[in-house]
Amino acid sequence: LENGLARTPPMGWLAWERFKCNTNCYSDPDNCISEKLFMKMADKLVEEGYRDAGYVHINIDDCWMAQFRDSKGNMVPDPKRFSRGIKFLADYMHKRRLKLGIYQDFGTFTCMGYPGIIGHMRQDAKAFAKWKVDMVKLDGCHSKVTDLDDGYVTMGKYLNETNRSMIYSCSWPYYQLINQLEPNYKLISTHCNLWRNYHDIQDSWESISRVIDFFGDNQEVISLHVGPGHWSDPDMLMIGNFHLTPGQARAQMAVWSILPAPLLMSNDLRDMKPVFKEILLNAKAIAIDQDPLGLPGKRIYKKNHLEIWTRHISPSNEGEFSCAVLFLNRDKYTKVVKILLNELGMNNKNGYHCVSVFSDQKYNFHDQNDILSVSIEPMDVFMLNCQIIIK
Ligand code: A2G
Repeated sequence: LENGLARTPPMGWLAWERFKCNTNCYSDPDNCISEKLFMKMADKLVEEGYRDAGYVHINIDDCWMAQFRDSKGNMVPDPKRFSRGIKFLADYMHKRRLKLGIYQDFGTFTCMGYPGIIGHMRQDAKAFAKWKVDMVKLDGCHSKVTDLDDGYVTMGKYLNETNRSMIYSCSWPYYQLINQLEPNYKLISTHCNLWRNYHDIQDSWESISRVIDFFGDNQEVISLHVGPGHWSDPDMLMIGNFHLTPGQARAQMAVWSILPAPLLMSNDLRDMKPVFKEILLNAKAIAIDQDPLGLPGKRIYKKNHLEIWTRHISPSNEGEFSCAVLFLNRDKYTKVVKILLNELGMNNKNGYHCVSVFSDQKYNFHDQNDILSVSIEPMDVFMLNCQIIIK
């Protein structure tokens, strides 16, 4: 969507995977979906350096509403859990140079059974604008799948009519795919800044692995439509939760950065192990993700639990690009790879200066016939940012 927003993939924090639909503030006051949780996470984004690394969005997901609309049909934030309303939270974020995102559903109900948008599209778009929201995720539970193409376009029009800049995140293709309909990605990327096209991510390597395979296996279709303003969203970063090893966490960070994908963490920022915090704050990975050219990465090799991904990044010169290169070893053993630069699509005559993303190693290459020789630890990644040498 060309609305001037999301020129690079949005970065921030999203409540869903870690905090789900926990509405029990009576027995779990610190972890329930409430204004307190979002304020606390916002404070952490600022205090712990996440905001300054680029993580500026803080997004509410399902379960923020009361069970019913008011007598005029307006959405009502849960009066106990969001007693000061959504505008208050948006102001809280803006004072801290953060942005607030919110959730609705193109259906009669949200996935968790709260009031959906059907019958209230223009009214809800206006409410989001009035509340000064910065991003709207529109889910697709309890909807008629044949209505999605029209419905998501119409909601986009209503958001646009408000004149407030709001990133529009659509679950549109996901609900088509699970109903065996082929998404029209051209249409979707024209009307949405982000779209979900695969199952909800879980805090496990198996789940992340399936997402990576889906994006690799379908890259010919998906990557055509990825670029500044319109991104495919493989779902949240699980880094900092319970079930990933540091190697698996690096793998998620690396694949999301090379795709490139939104970096929306869903974790508990009050309780982060330093190793995971360091991965999330890795400036070299973030720079690849946020490369201004916004070109899609590609999986160029997959065999025996080893895969290689590459992506053109800036700067470029006379048709030659700098490159991000990722080796992902999903095996139980260390892999040693020797490969000619031109087999990675790196053909710059004057060579490259490369830095390793997850260590301080540096590599210099003089031309495209140089050999890159690396060893990748079991269930880990090796990633390089290779800048072209311009003479
Ligand atoms: O509803 C759906 O499952 C969403 N999935 C998930 O992200 C979360 O928002 C959940 C809340 O009930 C998609 O949007 C594909």
